[in-house]
Order: sequence, then structure tokens, then C-alpha cells
Amino acid sequence: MTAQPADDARAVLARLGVTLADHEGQGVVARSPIDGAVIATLRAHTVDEAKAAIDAAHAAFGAWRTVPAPRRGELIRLFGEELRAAKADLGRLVSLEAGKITSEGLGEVQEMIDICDFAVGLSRQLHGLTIATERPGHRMMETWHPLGVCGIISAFNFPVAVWCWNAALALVCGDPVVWKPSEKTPLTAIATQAVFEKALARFGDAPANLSVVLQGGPEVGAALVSHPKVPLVSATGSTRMGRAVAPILAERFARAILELGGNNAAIIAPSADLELALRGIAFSAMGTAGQRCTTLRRLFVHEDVAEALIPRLKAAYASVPVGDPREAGTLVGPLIDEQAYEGMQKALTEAKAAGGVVQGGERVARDGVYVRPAIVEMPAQAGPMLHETFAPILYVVRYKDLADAIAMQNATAAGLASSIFSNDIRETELFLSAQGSDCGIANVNIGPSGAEIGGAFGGEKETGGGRESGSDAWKAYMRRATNTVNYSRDLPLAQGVKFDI
Ligand code: UN1
Repeated sequence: MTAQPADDARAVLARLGVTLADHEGQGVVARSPIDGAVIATLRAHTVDEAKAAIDAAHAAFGAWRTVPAPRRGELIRLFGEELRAAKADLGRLVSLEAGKITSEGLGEVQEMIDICDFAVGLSRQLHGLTIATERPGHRMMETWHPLGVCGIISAFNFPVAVWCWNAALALVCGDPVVWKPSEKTPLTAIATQAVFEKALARFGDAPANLSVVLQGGPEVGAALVSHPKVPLVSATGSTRMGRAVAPILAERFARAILELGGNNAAIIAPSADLELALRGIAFSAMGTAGQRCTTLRRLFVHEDVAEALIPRLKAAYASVPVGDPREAGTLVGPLIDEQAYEGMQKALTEAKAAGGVVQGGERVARDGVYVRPAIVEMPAQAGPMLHETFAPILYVVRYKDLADAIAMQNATAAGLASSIFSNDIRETELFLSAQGSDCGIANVNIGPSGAEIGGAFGGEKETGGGRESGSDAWKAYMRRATNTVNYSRDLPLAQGVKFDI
């Protein structure tokens, strides 16, 4: 018998070193979507408290920016060690609070560990260029400096990994972090902070308030976004949230890393390895109960392979085990809440009105919000297929020409992730080319979800344009100074300008 989620969560929190009583109060209700029961009610920060906490983080910036970057990396190395030690418990808490199956809960903590490793290496590689100058006796170079407090607004579906993508980079780059987690997953934030504090204690001499967690609703998020001492906000969530946040940041010329909606597609070409495609589609579309930004939501299947693939896919949808995400064998856990279920039903009703044939989508009888993932054969790309619904719905449309499939793939407002299953190099290269997918992530023979941390993560158009995690995403967390040094006794001006006094 698996423990009651609330009891399970309290036990895990205690093991992680969290004293719940320190956080309890009014304002933020932490539930487990496994059965919908309340785990704890936490105290929300007031706007004034949030502002004071941001000021305190800004004070930490003054000291932290002077710590050599490789030494800052040492803090993240220790944090990675603490995360390794806490992996089973923190992963369990992700399952309990976000509803992820055990392996995905653990995978999320592994993603934190991975980005810590990346950031440790990065802490010795925050280097700029030396650039040829046109002036004799001069040298030109660029230097990367810490930027300031980095605000992080995270979503329920990746309650800890996405924070860590930002925090690990920001901290090695010399920036304190202020985190406003989703109101739906406050406990994983508190637990992560407790693990981070263990690393801080071992590190020894870090300034206070290097990492701050702010609990609360949109007003607390707004305090973070509008605070003049926060030069960068990295926000993950809906496009609606991004539309609210972006103008405020633009108004005060702060930087934004926005990771907003996705309406991700895969194309199944005639030469595709259908076994591979079936597994790739199943994970990307049904994994995390369809609640990843990168979830596969639209499938374009070439008509020559449609009959070989679609019935098998439907069989997988009909039989995928839905249930308690902690139990071995479960592949699809709960939706986060009732609202997610309502959104799903609305989309399915609209899909039917647009000529869609729906299989699945019905409620599975248990406490919590559980649904059978839905697969919808659509006569054409229309209706709800053009919008992201944060639930496990896969729309399937048949195609004849790859150009049409690519055009359909690109015809949505979001531009996060995409993929093609094909063994024809002409098709795969076209898909990856300038005329191909317009997304920030374009894959071949794997689904659109489940990126590893080494690449830059993010998307175009209404996805917001931000890039987080690997590659050179770190540059957003630093400011670049271009330095020209004259070591001659003359003052030649650039562009041949003369100005003799
Ligand atoms: C998200 O859903 O916000 O690529 C992030 C993936 C994960 C991250 C998803 N590594 O699916």
C-alpha cells in the first residue's frame, strides 16, 4: 500500500531538512495532485517583504561579483553533490507535488545535477574575445561581468529543473537569484532551497541572501518583475503570463528570458522507422501527462504509413497505464488540477466540432484528476489544434507532401520544439534547414521533448525567444564590456577621423 501523499510528502520534507512549521501560514496551499489532498498551507510573502528580500539579494551581489568565478563554481559543485545525495527524496517530492512518475521525478533532479556539472565547468570558461583592432598600439577585448540579481519565475511542470538551469548559471556568473515558484509547487522550492543551504554551509563564506525564495501569487511575481534592482528575469509559463511580464521588463530595459507556450509537432515521413517513431511519440505525447512545454501535441503522418502507424498508436493510448505516479508500471500520472481537466475537455469538444474523431480523454475514477490520454484524428489542422492545451491530447493529421507538413508544423503561433522521423537525408536536412522547422528545437528521429541540458533551450515566436541551459545561454546572465586599450604614445582615432587640438 503506497502511503497517503500528504504523509509521504511530510516525511520526505523532514528527510530533506525542511521544518514545515517555519513556512506554514496563510496564502499558498500546497496539494498533491496524486489525490488532491492538502499537504500544507504556506505563508505567502507580502509585496513589501518581497521588495525587501530583493534588496537583500542585491546587497549580496556587491560581494558575490567580486568572488572569482571558479570559486563561485565551487559552490555549485557542492550543490551538485548535495543534489546527488538528495536525489531520491527530492525526486519523490517532485512526484508528490507535480504528479510526475518516479523515473521522471528522478530525471528532473538529474537535470539539476547535470546543469550544475555544466555550470562548474563554465565557471572557468566565462571568457570573451580578443579582437583585432585597426589602430596601431592598441588592443581590443571583451570582458564578461556579473549582471545583478536574476529573477526566476518557474512553472509547476518542471518545478525544480528549470529553476536550476537559471540558478546554476546565474550563480557562477556572479548573480544572486530570487525565485518565485509556481503557487502549485511551493514545497519543491522550499526543499530545493534547503538542499542549496547545505551547499552554502559547506562553502563557508558566501554572502547572505544569495538565493531567495518568494512564495505567493501574481502580486509577488509582479514585485520581482518591476523591481529596479533586477536586471534579468527568466520566466517560464504561459504566453499570457509572458505578455504581462515582457512589457514591464521592456519599459525599464531589463532583460527577459521567456520560455512560454509550445505547440510542438512531429512529422512521420514514409521512410520512418515506425517502431522508433511509436516509442518517440508515446513518450513525447503522453509522458508527464502531456504537461511539458515540449510535449508533442500535433502529429503529421504521411498517408503511406498512416495505416501502419495510427492503429498501433491508438492501441498504445488505450492501454497506457494511468495511475499513482509513484507506483511501478505507471506511465501517466495525474493532471495538476481540475482546471487542466476542464481545459482538456473544452479542447476535445472543439476538436469534435472541427470534425475530429476522439479516442480517450475520459476521466479515470480515482481521487485526483486522472484522464486517459486522448488521440484525435483531425481532417485538417484546425480549431483547438492551433492552440496549446496543457493536457495529453495528440492531434493527428495525414499529409502527402513534406512541404505541406512543414508548412502546417510552422503554422502555429508558438515555436518551441519539433521533430521529424525519417531515414531520408534529403527530408531530414530540409527539415533542419532555413526552409524547415521554425522552432528553437528541431530534432531528427527523436520526439520534440526531453532535451538534455547541453544545448540552448527555448523557442521562437510566441514561445518568447529566450534561451536557457547549455551552449552560450550563460551570456544572458552577464554584461559584456568591450575594452580598447592604447599602449602607444599616439592617439590614432578610429575610422581615420582627425581631431587635432
Ligand atoms: C518545460 O517543460 O518547461 O526538454 C521544460 C524537456 C525538458 C525540459 C522541459 N528537458 O522536455
